[in-house]
Amino acid sequence: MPIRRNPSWGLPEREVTPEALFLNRRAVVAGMVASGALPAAASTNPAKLAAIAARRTRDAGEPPTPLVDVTSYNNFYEFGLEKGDPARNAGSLRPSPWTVEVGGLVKKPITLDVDRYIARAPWEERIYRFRCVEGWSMVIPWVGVPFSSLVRAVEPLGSAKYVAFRTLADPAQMPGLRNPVLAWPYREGLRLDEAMHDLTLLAVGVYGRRLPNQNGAPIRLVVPWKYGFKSVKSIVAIDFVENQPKTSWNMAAPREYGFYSNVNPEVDHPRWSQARERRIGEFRRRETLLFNGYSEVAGLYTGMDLKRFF
Ligand SMILES: Nc1nc2c(c(=O)[nH]1)N[C@H]1C(S)=C(S)[C@@H](COP(=O)(O)O)O[C@H]1N2
Ligand SMILES: [Mo]
Repeated sequence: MPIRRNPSWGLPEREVTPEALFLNRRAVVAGMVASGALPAAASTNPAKLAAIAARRTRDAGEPPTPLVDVTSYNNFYEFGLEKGDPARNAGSLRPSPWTVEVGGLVKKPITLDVDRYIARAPWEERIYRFRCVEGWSMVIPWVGVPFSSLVRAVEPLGSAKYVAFRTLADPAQMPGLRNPVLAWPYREGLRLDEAMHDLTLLAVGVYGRRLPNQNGAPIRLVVPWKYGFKSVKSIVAIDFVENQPKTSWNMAAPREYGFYSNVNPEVDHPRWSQARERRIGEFRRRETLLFNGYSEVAGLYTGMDLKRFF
């Protein structure tokens, strides 16, 4: 599959849509559901989810992790702490209708109606490596747009230096909020230049379909050169701010989870090494790569001591 670094939206559909791939995937998903291989809550009814046509603009060059793993081995503490809890419990999340308040230090704050946005935006499929801080990794075909397109639409003021993200925190939909393991709502943040990097993806789908609830429906962030917890799910607010925002994991354990959290095999977690990782589906561990292999982001950190700013 060709990688289009500069997608041209004017190309005829047949040249750019990996149609066979989508049809094939649809059949695979349907087959999995029929055979009971997909957990019941893995997007309770995949048949009801509209397929999202997207042009592939980026390919990790490695086989994607099977859909069943992507949708059943998750971290989403609002639905429990075990890897299977989000798939089991996230059926209570109502991802539609959904709005995201985008504001703070911007000229044009907006309220994003996510269903309308999904119907409209020029979606891309991007296959990214995804590395969790706990030592496992996957290869995931996301559907999204560069987050920078949203940033441009709201026109940040010169004083905006960071972007703060917040997940929904509704106890009626999220049983895990009863557990005070994190400061709710789940909060994350990026420096504005990190948020503007072309790799930073605002995702609404996976495997050509809308995000299953357990993967952060209806809209989430994906920051592939950082540990998984930076990729905040089920976003309801995006704020442009002057000072480095507080983040839930940093507040919970500041020595273990820094603001930057770039994937770095040379900076160990205080309780374990980060030099290797287990790709879900493989037995032997792989070596972890600096910035998860996305070396094009190195320029964001020129002159910074990555051990200090971990
Ligand atoms: N709101 C929210 N976002 C979250 C989390 C969470 O617990 N709550 N977990 C994070 C962590 S630790 C990881 S590894 C990824 C997992 O994303 P996935 O389940 O889609 O693979 O989501 C991140 N985003
Ligand atoms: Mo994670």
